[in-house]
Amino acid sequence: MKEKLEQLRQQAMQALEAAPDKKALEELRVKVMGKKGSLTELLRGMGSLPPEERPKAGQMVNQLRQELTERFDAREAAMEAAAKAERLAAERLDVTMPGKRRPAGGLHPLNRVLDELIDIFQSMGFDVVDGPEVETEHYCFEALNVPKDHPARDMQDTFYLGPDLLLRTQTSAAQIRTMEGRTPPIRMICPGRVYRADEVDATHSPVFHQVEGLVVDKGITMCDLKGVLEQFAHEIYGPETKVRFRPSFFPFTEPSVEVDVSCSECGGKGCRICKGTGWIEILGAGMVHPNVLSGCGIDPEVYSGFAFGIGLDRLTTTRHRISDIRLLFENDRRFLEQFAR
Ligand code: 2U9
Repeated sequence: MKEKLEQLRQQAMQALEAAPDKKALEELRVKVMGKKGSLTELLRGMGSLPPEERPKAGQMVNQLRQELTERFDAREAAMEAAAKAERLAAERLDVTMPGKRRPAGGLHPLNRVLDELIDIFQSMGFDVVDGPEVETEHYCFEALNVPKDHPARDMQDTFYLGPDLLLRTQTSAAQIRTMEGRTPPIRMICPGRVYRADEVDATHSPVFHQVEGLVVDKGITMCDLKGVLEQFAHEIYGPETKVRFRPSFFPFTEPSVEVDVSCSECGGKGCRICKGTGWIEILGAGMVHPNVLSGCGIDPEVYSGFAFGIGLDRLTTTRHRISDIRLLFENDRRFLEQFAR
């Protein structure tokens, strides 16, 4: 019995030292000390010993069990410590290394010009309002005095998402919504993305940006329109800039005008930028049509208003001498980084 135990002890110790990992060690532990393991088998074999030898043999088996348990535990702890040391070495960080500098982002040129516009109009008391880009025909057309079959609908060749659901062609849709929920005085601008089924080229994009404005109060006249828009043009292009108003037509305003500024490139002499005219068109405007006011529950006999629409993309390209509107949508960092402060 003693020899058998000694033999088992030596075999187990050798195998235990040779076990390459925790899995092998655990398998060995089961093989030696488990219910069907060799040590348990030896214990069972004690029945064949003479009774007087059994207590001694039992004591020896228990001693070996205890010794082996301690060795297994120690070996397992050593394996865990080695694995942890290896992991820590692999994850070691040199906190004294210089950091990686993240390039600072910058505002998109459209947002830069928009912020400038918002500043100018807010300083004149305008609120900034927002609205949905998916609209109904009512808010996009009917409420703006563009009834079904009106030719102005064709000109905008709109993206329809359903029989009465479309991508808005102008931000005035949001202004109608705001007007319905407010009583005058109203002074607001509505910047945002709009959509028209235009072919893409250097000056057209099916997605573009507008900043539309609206003022409604008692006694608003064309003088207010001229004053506000002249002030705006001088703030954007400088106080020496000349501003002119030309008659035009929009279904939602009457009378309607288009507003030009003297070309900042050639000072009005005529150049490539202004196509030789000396003038650059910057916006359209007019007195809000009585049908638009009454459609929103505002009595046109009591109130009047003016509205204007600025194409933000065109304003941005002319201000920053950007030759192609597509550059504003391509997210080419070589282009955008020129504007990062
Ligand atoms: C309401 C009523 C009327 C907004 C206006 C224009 C004239 C205009 C163009 C500018 C460049 C569209 O993006 S563009 O192509 N817009 O010329 N927009 S008056 O009139 C309104 C707005 C809101 C309730």
